Amino acid sequence: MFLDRVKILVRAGAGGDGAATFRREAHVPRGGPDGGDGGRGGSIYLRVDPGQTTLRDFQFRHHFKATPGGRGEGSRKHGKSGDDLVLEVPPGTAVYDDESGEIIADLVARGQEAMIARGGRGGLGNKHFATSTHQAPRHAQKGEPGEERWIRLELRLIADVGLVGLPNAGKSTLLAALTAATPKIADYPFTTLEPNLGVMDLGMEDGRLPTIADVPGLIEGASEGAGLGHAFLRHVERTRILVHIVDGGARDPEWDYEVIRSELAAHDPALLEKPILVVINKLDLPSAADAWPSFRARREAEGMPIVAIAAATGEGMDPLRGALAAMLPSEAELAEPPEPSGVVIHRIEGMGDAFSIDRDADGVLRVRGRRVERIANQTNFDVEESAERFQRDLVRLGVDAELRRAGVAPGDLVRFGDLELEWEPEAWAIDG
Ligand SMILES: Nc1nc2c(ncn2[C@@H]2O[C@H](COP(=O)(O)OP(=O)(O)OP(=O)(O)O)[C@@H](O)[C@H]2O)c(=O)[nH]1
Ligand SMILES: [Mg+2]
Repeated sequence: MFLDRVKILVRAGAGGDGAATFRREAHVPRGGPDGGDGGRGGSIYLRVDPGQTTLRDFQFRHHFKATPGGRGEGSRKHGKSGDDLVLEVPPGTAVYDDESGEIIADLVARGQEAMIARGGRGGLGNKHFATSTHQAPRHAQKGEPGEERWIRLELRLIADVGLVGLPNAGKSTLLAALTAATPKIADYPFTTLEPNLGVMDLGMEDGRLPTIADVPGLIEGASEGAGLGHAFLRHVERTRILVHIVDGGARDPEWDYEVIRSELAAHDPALLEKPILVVINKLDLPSAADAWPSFRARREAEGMPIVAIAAATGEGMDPLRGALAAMLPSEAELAEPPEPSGVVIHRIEGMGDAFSIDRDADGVLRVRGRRVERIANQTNFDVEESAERFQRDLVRLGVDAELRRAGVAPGDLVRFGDLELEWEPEAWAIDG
């Protein structure tokens, strides 16, 4: 089954812990601090691979993890960085944060990429914490956790021309006649189950190479979910022009024509604002030849461009190419991805000292703030010196004063991210 919507869990690598080690020298029982820094954790990226047309790679795998950074070691040895993980997606993949629904990136162009989970920073080794008055610090930072979140990917194919029509109208046959694509063609409805893309040659003098998308047939009610059509209407949203193909041999080509137009309008009225070329197909059939004059007269009266073809025999391909060539934008414009294009939203990571204090549902005080949570995450509370240092940071950032104002009492729990600490006026103690 065609996959154009998936939810995945991405987990970047944690940063490695910084080391708390001391130099060993022959005559010095305990040298200065020489703990190296932890390596940064691997991040996770999405990158556009123009060769893909579905999100199939994500059908069976939903969890992705990048590797953590290595721990720092003695002799100022830094931990090695975690490997980044790059996942490839087809052009036209919109990326959302599943929880907030916020768009993170809209990946349309070849090679475009976006970071979707940032690796944690490595912790600093104890050598960074030596001062003139404190020459043998046991404090080293822990690595920062890697970012983790659920991401939703939604594909809207990027093609210049979208083929729309009822099942069996001959869309795939036309794609095969115009491009090197080899879609499945058969005499029953819903032969095409996932979009096919092809690149079209407009003619000798024309340097433009528009892409054409053949999508599964639409039926009456498609905009409300009937048939396969609904999911695929999304894929013609981004095309520059539509080719509306009607089976001229059908019982009532006029009715066929109207059904598709009303489904397009019901899905999104803007679809009918696009340039649309109407194509009547199967002109080799006598019934189609009979229907053609009145069908043509009606379209011309409406001001719609129209051509007649027999996709199976190749008849009428030159006029069709000519009509498309006249409707498509210039070469320079074609090279630009169609609107809405290339939105990559870079998150601005303000470090900010700002924090807030509120109570969780169970009444426990919670401190929120980018910097304070980061410091808490990177503190190794097993080392007394590190715990004390954290406490001083809380005083320095004004968190301690604010907690007192909020009525904190000795022994009360206070939460920072996943951590739960016990507040004491003198010293904080880690809980559990
Ligand atoms: N006689 C005749 N038959 C044609 C012509 N074009 C397509 N057909 C036939 O019509 C049938 C359907 O063609 P497809 O190209 O598979 O139609 P489709 O619109 O892609 O159909 P779905 O994928 O089901 O939506 C096939 O049996 C084709 O051989 C034509 O010009 N003349
Ligand atoms: Mg088809």
